[in-house]
Amino acid sequence: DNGIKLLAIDLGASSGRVMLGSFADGKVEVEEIHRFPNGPVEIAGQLHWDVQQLLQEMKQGIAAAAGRYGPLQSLSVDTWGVDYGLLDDQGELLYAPHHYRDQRMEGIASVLETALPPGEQFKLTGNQSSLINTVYQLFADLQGNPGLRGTARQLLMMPDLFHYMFSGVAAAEQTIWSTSGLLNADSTVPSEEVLRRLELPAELIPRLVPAGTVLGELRPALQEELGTGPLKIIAGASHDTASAVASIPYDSGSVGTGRISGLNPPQPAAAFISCGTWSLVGLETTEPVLSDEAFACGFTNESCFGGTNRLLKNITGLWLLQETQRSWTEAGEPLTHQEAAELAVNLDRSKADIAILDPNDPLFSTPGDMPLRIESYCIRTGQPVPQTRAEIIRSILESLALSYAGTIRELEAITGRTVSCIHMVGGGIQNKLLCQLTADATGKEVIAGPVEASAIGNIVVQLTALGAIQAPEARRVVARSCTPVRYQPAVSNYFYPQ
Ligand code: ADP
Ligand code: LRH
Repeated sequence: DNGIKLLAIDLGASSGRVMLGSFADGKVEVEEIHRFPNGPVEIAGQLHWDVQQLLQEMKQGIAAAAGRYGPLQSLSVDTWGVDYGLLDDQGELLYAPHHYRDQRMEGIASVLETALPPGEQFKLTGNQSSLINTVYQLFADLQGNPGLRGTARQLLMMPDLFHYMFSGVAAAEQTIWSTSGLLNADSTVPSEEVLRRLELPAELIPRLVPAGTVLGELRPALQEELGTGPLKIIAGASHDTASAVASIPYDSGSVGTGRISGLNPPQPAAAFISCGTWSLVGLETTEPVLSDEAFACGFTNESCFGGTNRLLKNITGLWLLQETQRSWTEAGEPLTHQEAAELAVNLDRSKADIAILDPNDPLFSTPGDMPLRIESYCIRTGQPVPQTRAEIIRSILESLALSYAGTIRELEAITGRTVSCIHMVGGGIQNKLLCQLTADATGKEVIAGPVEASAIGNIVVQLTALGAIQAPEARRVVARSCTPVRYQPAVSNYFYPQ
């Protein structure tokens, strides 16, 4: 198992990175080769992703890694969920893929939901209905542009699309498709019922493959252009959240998966919060959880590497802070992530105006002047309007922590299990205050790390596909390679005053 070098490309909604993974002596080391910004681009009133630019940035990172480290064994891309590109019969991308925050779904949601109500979507697919889901987007595309039925031949989710561009092989990787609202709840096949009721063309969906499938090789022209030599293209756990969760180094004491769900009494479980642009709060179970209660509380089921299930809620996460910072940057007063975090830490909480926001309020879901929206939310809900930048940031962080705590309580009620501790992963855990507030609000220990969870999960899944490790070993490799930071809940704090 000595000396494997490979590339994990992790594309988040706010930034992308090309990471070199080196595996030796049972441990992985990760080096950031190239990082680049990502975000919505408006074209003629609609929001898209700039895939050309993303491809260019990825190529730059691949070439840099090959130049520095010589032959690499493989490459895999993971991305945010739900978005896709459509290919024509020549295999050409028809247009730049839409961004899930585009608003074209609003006009068609009621039509779709008349044909297939949210409760039925949940029972059939395990997915909570949401306007951002692939199924809503595709339905909107076909309604808005019926000609697509004639021209679109294949629907490739974002990681599938990049794997196709790199290898020429089109496949539908299960974890990313499990966010689509188009598969059966077990995520192994398309839901014929959903396709039939919404009159969606089944032929658009390529063959489904499990996470950890070698698709082919980097196209020879790209090998030459980028100076890589032969390089395997692997469909890993290509949904970034699936990769992030694959990297969680659960303690053996805090059973992470639901393999124990048949036991009575149920054993404690470790929950996770994947903290980036979104906050994904959930726990792993053996089977999809399709109860009325899970539906009513807004949970969704997605598929994990190795075929287990993730019961989780999508909470509008640090997007609130990202958009707030963007507004300040536009006003000529930028703040780095670190400066923003420090402002909130140094605030005198006893004299501050803190408002509690519902992060998932639709008001916050689209790009815009976030400080102004927070102000109108506070007026609407009769709360003091945070005045200073420190108060605004602190309000966002406390609101996130409280919404995590509410979600953890719901998870306990729905699964009948006690959450023993919470693993937080992703870029957002660099905000130490957010981790501490989460421990305080939940009353549970928070185990934070790794920060680059998606990239590390991406790497260990590739190692299994290459046969360098066995799947059950993946988390042990991560545990050996990273040291998490622990946060204990405060005995007494303002979330639960004595
Ligand atoms: P995504 O994958 O969705 O693009 P990331 O996992 O990269 O998101 O997390 C991005 C978030 O991490 C940012 O919105 C920011 O709030 C937070 N963050 C990044 N760097 C820092 C830092 N140095 N200190 C505090 N927070 C940070
Ligand atoms: C997080 C994420 C999340 C959702 C959203 C669209 O990056 O993948 O799990 O699917 O993006």
